[in-house]
Amino acid sequence: MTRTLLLLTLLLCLNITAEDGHQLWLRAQNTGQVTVKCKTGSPTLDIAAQELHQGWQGKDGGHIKLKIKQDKRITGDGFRLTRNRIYAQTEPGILYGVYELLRRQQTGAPIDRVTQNPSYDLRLLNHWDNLDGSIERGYAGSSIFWRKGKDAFTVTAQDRNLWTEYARANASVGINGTVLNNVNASPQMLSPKVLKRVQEIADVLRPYGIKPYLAVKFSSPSLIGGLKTSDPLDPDVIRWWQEKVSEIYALIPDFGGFLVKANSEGQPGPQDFGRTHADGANMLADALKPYGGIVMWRAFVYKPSGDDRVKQAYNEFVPLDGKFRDNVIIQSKNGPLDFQPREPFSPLFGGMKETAVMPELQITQEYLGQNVHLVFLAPMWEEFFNSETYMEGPGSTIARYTGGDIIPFQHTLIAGVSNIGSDPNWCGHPFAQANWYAFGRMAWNNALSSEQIADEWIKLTFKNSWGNDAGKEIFNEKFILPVKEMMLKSRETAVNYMMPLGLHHIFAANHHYGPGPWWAPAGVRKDWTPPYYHQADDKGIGFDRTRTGSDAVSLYHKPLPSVFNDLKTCPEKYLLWFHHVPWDYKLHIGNTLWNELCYRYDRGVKEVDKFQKTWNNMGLYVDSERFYQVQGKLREQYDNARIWKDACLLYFQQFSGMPLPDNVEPPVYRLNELMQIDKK
Ligand code: BDP
Repeated sequence: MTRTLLLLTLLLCLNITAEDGHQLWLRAQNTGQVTVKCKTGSPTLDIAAQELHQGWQGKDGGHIKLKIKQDKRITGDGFRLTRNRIYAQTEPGILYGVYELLRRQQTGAPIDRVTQNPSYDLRLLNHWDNLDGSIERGYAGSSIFWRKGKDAFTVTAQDRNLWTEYARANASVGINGTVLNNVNASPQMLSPKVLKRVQEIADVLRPYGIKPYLAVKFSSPSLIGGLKTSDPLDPDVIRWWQEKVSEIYALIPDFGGFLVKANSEGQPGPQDFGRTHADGANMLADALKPYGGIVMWRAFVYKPSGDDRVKQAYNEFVPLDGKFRDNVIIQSKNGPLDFQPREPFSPLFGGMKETAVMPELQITQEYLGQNVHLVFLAPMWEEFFNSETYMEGPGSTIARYTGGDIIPFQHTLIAGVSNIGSDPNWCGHPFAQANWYAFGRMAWNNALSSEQIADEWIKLTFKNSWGNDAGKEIFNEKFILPVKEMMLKSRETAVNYMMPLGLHHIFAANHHYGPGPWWAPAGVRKDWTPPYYHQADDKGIGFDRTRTGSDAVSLYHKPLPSVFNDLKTCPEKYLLWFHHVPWDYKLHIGNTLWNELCYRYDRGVKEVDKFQKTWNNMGLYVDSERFYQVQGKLREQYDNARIWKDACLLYFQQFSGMPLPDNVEPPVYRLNELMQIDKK
């Protein structure tokens, strides 16, 4: 026998399968038998029963009754759960109840009398997947929906398997919709052969309660429909969309609707024809209305030579408030700029009073270290949900506004830009799975704490193989607690080594990975270059958005304009977002701005060093595959963090002319070396 063969036989005998992370947080095997009673049958209820059999963690001989019934305490796809009963008003509601029960069993949470109702009716992933299989800002392989080549439109058993696993993972955290393609949409998305494949995908997703949606290109009528124009008020254009919509619903009766990026970053839109965003959105909304479909119209708009970029979406959309049909929802990124490590919330939240606004969060870590850095995003989203809009005084948080508690919007929605691809572990980084999980959990309940989510995710993802109670305690103390602490700190750490104190968008080039505060090649739009955002000069640093600057502060409800406007009351985390601050300005803690900037960058690097040390102790508690993978990635993150720190401090030092404080680790790189990399 050759050595390889011997090894293979050995492995087979030992029944060892390599841990590739593919099972996500869904790895529980039943520990006993359960009897499931359910009067009605359907594909969704069958899945619910099957999940109970497969994952049951109770003692042998459990009984569970599943029942659809009306209950005043339940809304939408909510459910009630007791030790032996789950009831809901809808079939997906039952399924969510089952996943909640199993999650509670596995994580040791109490089970009796739980009632849950979702924060948002529609909880969507947005895939930025292209028809050729590539993914814009995707860091985990290629699309699981699209590919190029001869068999691009053949649906294989493998496709169906993967889509089923995908649907199951989403349903387990309450996601009930998915936009299958990039917002920079190809017009071919609406061609018959693509729609046929959408139908095939829809058929797989349906039993899991997930509806498909498509991103559409506004100029499709002229690009693929043979029309001379795509003017939304043109009768032929209106008819073209009506017919297209009817063609879609004939294939997919539960199709969700359209997502549109219009007049943004070169994408076509109604303004190309002298029309408004409302004209464009309403035309599509009218075509979808008879079928119950919706339009998610993105607010991510800004012009190359306009006003301060962070004001533009507000100025564009607030005058149109109330002019949109009730099946149009404005989809806004959480911050007013662009998914930066930290931004204040977009003033459209609380700014629109008659038109529903839905948050778009970015799960894929475009600006947060991609598939290399360990950054748990739940704390960032928690900060966003808890932000006070003051729309109706204190307590008017984003969570309440977007959830329809302040204004009863007809539709409440939330979307997350997906981080999923064809990589065996779906997300590229083992810990990036936690961001997919967290998005679903927060879309279901936007009041959940990051702490709870991290706790659940760790317990579900890294199984304790230590058996008895003593083992459990050791596992908790030595693994769960330190890993959780690392996760919960990780976002603030990334902010520290990348863009502390309100700095934003200082990446080199369009890859959005490494630092480039200097990056401003001739011919590139000013608002795509870091100097536009940091405004460093020999007096200080930061973008002046005060009343005497761009006046972005005034887009918020009182008292925020004066809070943000005053250097003394502006939260330090947003300081350089709203102010151009002198280098020697004394901050609350007594440090000058320059020194504090140095301390923050330095702290960021030291914290990643600590993460490495924490993880190095985890070899005993996790499989070796994920242990080494995470260890390698943390090493790279540490190197990257040092590059960030040195690049930013050495570059800004040219303006401040001040020395690094004594207790800050001196740079290991030279600025001119780093400026050559322009990448990582
Ligand atoms: C930017 C991304 C770009 C997206 C754009 C968007 O860099 O790839 O197309 O957002 O959201 O952050 O439309």
